[in-house]
Amino acid sequence: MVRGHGRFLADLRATGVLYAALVRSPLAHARVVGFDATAARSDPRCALVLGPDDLAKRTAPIPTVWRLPGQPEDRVPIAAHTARYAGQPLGIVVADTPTAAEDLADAVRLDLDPLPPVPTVADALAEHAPPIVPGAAGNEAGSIRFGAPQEEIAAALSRAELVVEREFTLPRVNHSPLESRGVLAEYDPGTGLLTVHASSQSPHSMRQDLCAVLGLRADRVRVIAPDVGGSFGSKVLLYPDEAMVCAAAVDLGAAVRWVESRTENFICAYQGRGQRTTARLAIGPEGRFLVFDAHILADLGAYATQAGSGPHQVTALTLQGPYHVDAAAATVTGVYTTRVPTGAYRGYGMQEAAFIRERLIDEAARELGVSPLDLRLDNLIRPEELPHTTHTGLTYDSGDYGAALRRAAALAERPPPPDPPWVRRAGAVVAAVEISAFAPSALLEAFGIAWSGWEGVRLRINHDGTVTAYSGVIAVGQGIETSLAQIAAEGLGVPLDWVRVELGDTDTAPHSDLSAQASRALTLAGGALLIAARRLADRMRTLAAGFLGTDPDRVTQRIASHADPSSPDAAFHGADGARITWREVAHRGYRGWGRRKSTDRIVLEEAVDFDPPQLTFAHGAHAAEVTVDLGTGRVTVTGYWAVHDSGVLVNPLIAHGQIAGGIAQGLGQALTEEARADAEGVPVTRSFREYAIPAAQDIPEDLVIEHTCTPSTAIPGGFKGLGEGGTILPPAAVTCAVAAAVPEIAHALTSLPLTPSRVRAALRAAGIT
Ligand code: SMO
Repeated sequence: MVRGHGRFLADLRATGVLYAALVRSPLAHARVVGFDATAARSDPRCALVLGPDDLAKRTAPIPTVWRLPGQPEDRVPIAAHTARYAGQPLGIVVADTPTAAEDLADAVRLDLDPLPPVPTVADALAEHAPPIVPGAAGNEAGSIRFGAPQEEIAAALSRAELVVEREFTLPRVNHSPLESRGVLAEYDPGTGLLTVHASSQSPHSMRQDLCAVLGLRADRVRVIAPDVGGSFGSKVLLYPDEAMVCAAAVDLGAAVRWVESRTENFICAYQGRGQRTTARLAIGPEGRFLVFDAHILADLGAYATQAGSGPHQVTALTLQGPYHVDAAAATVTGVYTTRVPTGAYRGYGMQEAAFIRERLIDEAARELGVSPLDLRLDNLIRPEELPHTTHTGLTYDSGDYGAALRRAAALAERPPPPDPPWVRRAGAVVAAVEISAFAPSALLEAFGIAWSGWEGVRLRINHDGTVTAYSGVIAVGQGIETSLAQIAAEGLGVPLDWVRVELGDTDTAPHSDLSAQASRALTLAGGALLIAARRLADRMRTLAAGFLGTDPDRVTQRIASHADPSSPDAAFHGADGARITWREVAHRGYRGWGRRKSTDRIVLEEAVDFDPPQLTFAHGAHAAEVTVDLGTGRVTVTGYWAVHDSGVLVNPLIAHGQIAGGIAQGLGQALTEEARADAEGVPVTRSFREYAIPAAQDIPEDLVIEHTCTPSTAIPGGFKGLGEGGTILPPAAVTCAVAAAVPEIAHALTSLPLTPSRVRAALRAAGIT
């Protein structure tokens, strides 16, 4: 990748390829009265135009995988006769060059009959709000409640000495992957095969959805993810524009490529977060946590996509975090608005939960006049109390929450430098538990999620002794190829460079629904791979013993780290000095020599499906130090210390990169990122000019990352997930630090991002500026 050898969607070579551009609604809410493509169709550069009527004949809506109770039957259409968000694709144009496709898409004359926009949750829930879903009673998509029964909450509240209640607003954010979305679809009318290269997080689920949308058989659709330049949750689902490109390829019997522009990525890639939550913490005698409860209003956008309410459900499930509390509960209400749908975003509801919880704890400490750190430490679940089942039914397997919190606090301790009088400086330390290894399948079944949680791998020793591993998880820039190769190499006892990891192709990879999501790829594919490697290692030893004429337990495998498979330094040794090289064992194995009659396995390959017994929970504590400029309201993060526990680390360098990247992303959400729309619901953040993500200069030079290790009890190898962990805590840590620096505005710090204008408004209201 660093040398420029990565192959992303736009790099793929294809001959005779045509290019697509989408016709999108400029309005947030409108009936499509006319779609006039006469001019485009008569242009010699034009290969195909499909409007809503054409698409209606060729496509079905995208299946819904995860629904809220009571959610109306309302799926994302490919053929839209009503636009429900600005940027919604209404048609597709295919031409011989990308520029021609864009010109011709501009030449399509849309006749739109405007409907009233409903840009915010407040607008959607207002009396007489215009309905977004035809035939539905209102704009609520349904509700679900998790946790302790109402009576238990009431009983605990009656013992309260202090109740802190706040309303929190967490804005929509863009994922901002380095590589935008894109599809290269090729249909061969001779074989009836549709081959789709896609910048996707989940090729297998994309294939299932494409089959449903296009009415194709699974054996005729192949989806391949090439190198993917970041996703962060935005490439989990099949999008209508991607489906249109595939429909056009089938129609034309040709190859069609579409690469999303950066503007399109801002406007029509599904967004993350978008939550308005009322929550409270009740405190009893001696600072004991009595109640966490919350009502979460989730801005689902124009459609409840497969995972639309999922993140908010996870907020409800994880509100309790690493603390003891007498009763905890939360209700999630999904709300339709006329904005682009929301869905998965790295941290998946846990960042929201951590922000709400840690802000409430800080506010309680302030009102009680006690140290926020002590209040947290006093209420943490202790390691000897694990496994512990929370009020929402999550069973924490292992961890030492106090060790991480104390370590982060100790790291952050330093004498403050002299600051000018208009600058305030302070720090805060916060904690979270991270759901990882999202599985088992039974859990998804319990939630009514039509996906599986298991992961399969195939691990093969080739005839020359080299090793190939196949998995359905995807490389999205997180280095998973390297980590999986390490696990296979270590399980087999062979050098790392003998192993090649092959990912992302539905024709060769074992089935995988969730793939590279939910901090699960390494734990589940890695767990499966470790089992497969141990089995294959045993088979190799048994074969070697046969060739050496001895018992397997009298054979030692000795492989030097720089040996190749045919080297005498890569051999099995018998008791009497006899030896046989690794390559020779593989070579004879493939010829069926020395095969015992009791087995029908010849090829040196093991397929393992791994469905763990339960979730495994990583955890972490973050400390932030900030300065607040009382004149400008500018918040600067001057130091950041993170202590994570992801069990056994496979590759510490990758782990460091994952956590550091997550922190950078979380800092953006703390300080600058907000996907905004105007009063008509039309996006106004359409480029990196209006939407600021952190640059290198925004990341503190003092960024310290450490790891503790409590091995997972559910995953072979003791691995836990870490893909999302870094992102979860920065908004909480930074906001609590700002509250500590300027306690006069602490009560008002309930909304993100902490832009200078928002902080300055709070300073003004408090009479400071
Ligand atoms: S937010 Mo993720 O792709 O589990």
